This record gives sequence, structure tokens and C-alpha cells, in this order.
Amino acid sequence: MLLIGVNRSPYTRRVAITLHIYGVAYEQQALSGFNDRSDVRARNPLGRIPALMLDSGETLVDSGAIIDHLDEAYGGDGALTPAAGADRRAVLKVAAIMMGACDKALQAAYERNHRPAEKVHQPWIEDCMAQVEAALVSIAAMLGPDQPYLLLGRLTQADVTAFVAERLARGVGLDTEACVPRLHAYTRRLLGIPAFRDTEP
Ligand SMILES: N[C@@H](CCC(=O)N[C@@H](CS)C(=O)NCC(=O)O)C(=O)O
Repeated sequence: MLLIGVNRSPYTRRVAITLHIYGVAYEQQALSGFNDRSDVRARNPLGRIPALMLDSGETLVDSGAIIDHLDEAYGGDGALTPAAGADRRAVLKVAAIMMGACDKALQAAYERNHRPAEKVHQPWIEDCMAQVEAALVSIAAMLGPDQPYLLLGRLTQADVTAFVAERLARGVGLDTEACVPRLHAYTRRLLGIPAFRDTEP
């Protein structure tokens, strides 16, 4: 199995963490969506990472669709996203908010880094960053002091997505230690788990 993408990408990293947790052996081709355009497009016509090439040769794209396959193939009864019901809805809701926060953080970063300086619209960046912060605050509010996991008393895809979103938010300049201290401390604790630690970019 071949994971295409760099772990600097929150979407790629959530797939890498999921593969680790499920104990699936894989290789990784560390391609960037921007720096390795033609190689990435050869795997995903949209030109985005991650993509996952299965041993059969089939290639899956988009972290949500890839993880859906991994849950089905390797998750069993302990899948990171429960198979059905209220537990599934709760995990998917957190994952949707955290992946949306990643989308907004990247829009802010793209506005800063991919446009000529005179065309950068600062209010748009601030609007995106306010959405990121509000999303993280809503998830931080679910955490009690020293609570190890967000939901169900065990590690789920809610934790994986909250981890990568907090990491990205920090990377684009949000002071998460100040604005979501409990979430910041919780992601530091998750780094004690090999799947999180060993996928550090
Ligand atoms: N919804 C997608 C988002 C993937 C995505 O936006 N990847 C970024 C890297 S963090 C990318 O490849 N961007 C290049 C581009 O959009 O041209 C997923 O969950 O996989």
C-alpha cells in the first residue's frame, strides 16, 4: 500500500495516523500538492493529497473516502469511526468541524502565500482565522481537565481530526496555547501515542 502525500498536510496525516493505529503496513511517497503537481495529478486528477494506492492498484482519493475504506477493511468492532447510530454521528460531526477548520486555515494560508502581496485581502484572512478559532473553541469545550479522548471514552477519528486541526492552526499562526489551552494540552498528550508521534512531519 502506498500513501501519497506529506504529513505536513493535515489530511494526509490523518490517513497516516489511521494506518498506524490499524497496524497496516504502508510505504509513503512524500509529494506536495503544490511542489509536485504533475506527480500528484498522475494519482489524483484533482491534484490534491492524500491519495492511497492499494495493493490491487486501485487508487483512493480524499482523506474521508480513504478513511472510510480503512475503517471497513481494518477497523472491525473498534473502528475509529463507529459503524452506525448516535456514536457514529457524534464522531462524524467533530470530524466535519475539524476538517472544515483545516479547510479554512488553508484558505487563509493560500491567501497569504499564493497571491501577489498587493492582492492579499487581509479581512478575508481574518474571517477564515476567526472561523478556525471558533471551531477549535467548540471542540475544546467538550474536553474536561486531563480528559484523554473527546468521545466514547476511547480514541476515535474525532481525536485524530482534532489533533491535526490544532497542529495546522498553530502552524498558520493561531496561538492555541492561549485561545484553546485545554485542546493544546490534549494534543500534547496525544503525541505520547506512537501513531501520533511517529507521523510528525
Ligand atoms: N478534502 C480533501 C482536501 C485535500 C487537500 O486540500 N489537500 C491539500 C494539501 S493540505 C492539497 O493537496 N492542495 C493542493 C491544491 O488544492 O491544489 C481531503 O480531505 O483529502
